[in-house]
Amino acid sequence: MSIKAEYLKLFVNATEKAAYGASKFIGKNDKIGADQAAVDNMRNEFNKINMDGKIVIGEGEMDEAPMLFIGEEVGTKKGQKLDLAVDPLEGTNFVAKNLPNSFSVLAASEQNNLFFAPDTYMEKIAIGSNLPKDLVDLDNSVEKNICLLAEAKNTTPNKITVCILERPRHNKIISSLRKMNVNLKLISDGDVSGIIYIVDQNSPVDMYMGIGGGPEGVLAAAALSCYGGQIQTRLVLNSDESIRAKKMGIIDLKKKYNIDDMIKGDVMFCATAITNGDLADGIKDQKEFYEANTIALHKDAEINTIFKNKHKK
Ligand code: VTB
Repeated sequence: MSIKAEYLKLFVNATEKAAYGASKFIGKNDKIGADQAAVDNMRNEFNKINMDGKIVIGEGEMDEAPMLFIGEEVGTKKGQKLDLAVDPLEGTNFVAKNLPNSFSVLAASEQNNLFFAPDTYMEKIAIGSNLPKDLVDLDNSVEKNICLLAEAKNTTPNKITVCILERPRHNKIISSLRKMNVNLKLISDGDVSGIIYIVDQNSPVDMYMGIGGGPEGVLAAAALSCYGGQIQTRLVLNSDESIRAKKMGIIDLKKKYNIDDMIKGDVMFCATAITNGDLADGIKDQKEFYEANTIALHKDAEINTIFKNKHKK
């Protein structure tokens, strides 16, 4: 079965309201206030939707997050049974400092079709569509993955662009990429959009690699699965997190997850830009209206569009 088409515009509305809430905090150096406003608005919209929804990736576990916590039930309980992964404010630093590329993001699937990733780090490697299945692998060397991708794209490593979070933990990868003369797009935060660059027509990025958040990995995988892209991931767990992951039902802690392990069946994905970004324009706050731009994807309906909506304040 597919997700009923009418949910897409309701979910777009939820990320747009969340983005608007956060937009009032742009440049105000108040990450907590911005996140809270986004969470409150998203939850408020969810609870108007005729769905039997459950948060499977959210702001944290019940005892650490007052709202949109993992396991929280949302919606009127009257409609389809859906699982939701949410990141009401992806890029808190960007909003706090008025920098580009903050988004309000969600993904929806039918029940039990999204990977319940714990809130830990995750290794990721992702590439775009129309490439041989399982072309790259986390266990290959950086050099091998770049050569495989260059060959599949009928080009050379110096023409490949890789996006990666600029972090000391990636120094070794970055130096290997530099040695191969690969083009780098270093990002300070926001690896959901970092991964979407791969499938964005206007972006030169060919591959994403490195360690970022697990929940963000699932959101990015949802988007990629609508575009036919590929991602492989593996959780990065310390000893406490390993215990938590086991409690969540993860048996093989070192398992490599491919996109079909992370996202099953139909999926919807919405990302509304808060500050202006490479992928979409941010919230435009006018006197009586505000305008929002949302990347809206629905896998089964093959919808891949940017909604431009005006909302009355
Ligand atoms: C990651 C990344 C996110 O925060 O979670 C990052 O996936 C935090 O990484 O997109 P560090 O602990 O190294 O700072 C984001 O960049 C933004 O939420």
